[in-house]
Amino acid sequence: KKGISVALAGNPNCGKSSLFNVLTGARQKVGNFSGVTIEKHEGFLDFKGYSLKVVDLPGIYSLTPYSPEEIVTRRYLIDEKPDVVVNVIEGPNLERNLLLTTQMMEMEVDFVVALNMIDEVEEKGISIDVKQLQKLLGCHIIPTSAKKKTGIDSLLDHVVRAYRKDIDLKKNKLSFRPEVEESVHAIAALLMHQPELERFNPRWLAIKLLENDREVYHQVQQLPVWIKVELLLQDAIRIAARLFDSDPEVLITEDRHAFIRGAMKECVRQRSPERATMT
Ligand code: GDP
Ligand code: K
Repeated sequence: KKGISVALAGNPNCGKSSLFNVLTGARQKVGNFSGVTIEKHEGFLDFKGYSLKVVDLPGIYSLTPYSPEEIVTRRYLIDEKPDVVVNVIEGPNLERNLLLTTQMMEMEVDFVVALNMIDEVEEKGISIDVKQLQKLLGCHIIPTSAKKKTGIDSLLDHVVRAYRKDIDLKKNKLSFRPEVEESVHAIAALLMHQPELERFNPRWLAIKLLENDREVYHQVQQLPVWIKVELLLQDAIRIAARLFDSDPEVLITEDRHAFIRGAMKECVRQRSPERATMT
């Protein structure tokens, strides 16, 4: 049987462990992620001739390396390279949850979104244009309810399809403002052919350097190409200060939020608020 490794990633309280339990039932084991005391839950299931290994990653708000949970998740995504990542989103809290999703887009991992707690979304009269949101995020979105056990087979179907690269959506890229994009491009071009950085996506590395990401800094600083990279980073800092009275890290965060606000405006409506508040 062909094996597919699947990782569940999402904010704390998005329903990740509930979904994990629905997916894998009794076939679970608990260990630790290497080097840390964070519990690693692994589960197993068979689906349409595939045997899936599902890892429940710790709940995180962001893919920055500022908490042990974030470090574990990021390392797992980069070093273990699961075949498919399921980004579990708390449907009623879409806007906040999308911050992690934008960072998945940047990493260019193969992921699908489980739009979880869809039962609560419907109860609250929130309507989400899933089709349009799929287009903007460049990934499939499957409404699920871990509580009512709905959408589970469809989610698994899409996991298998993602594994088989049977995707009929164009990947989308979150573009930053042109001044930032210019720096991202220039730095990525320098990092592209560095054999030591082969397992990373160069665009992602460039974004992380502009964000002062200390892990990525550490990795790139040791290479001879650093001298050139540093000059470009200094340019970016100067430009951000001169044009926006800001710095690249802040601009990147602002642009992610602008993208998310745009997506929310396009895709989310509150239906009949009277009904939602009357209950
Ligand atoms: P985790 O922190 O992401 O692992 O989240 P949990 O699985 O512990 O779920 C957090 C809370 O949300 C719990 O009270 C769950 O019962 C609830 N929950 C999880 N999934 C759903 C869902 O699809 N619908 C509803 N209404 N509640 C859910
Ligand atoms: K809840």
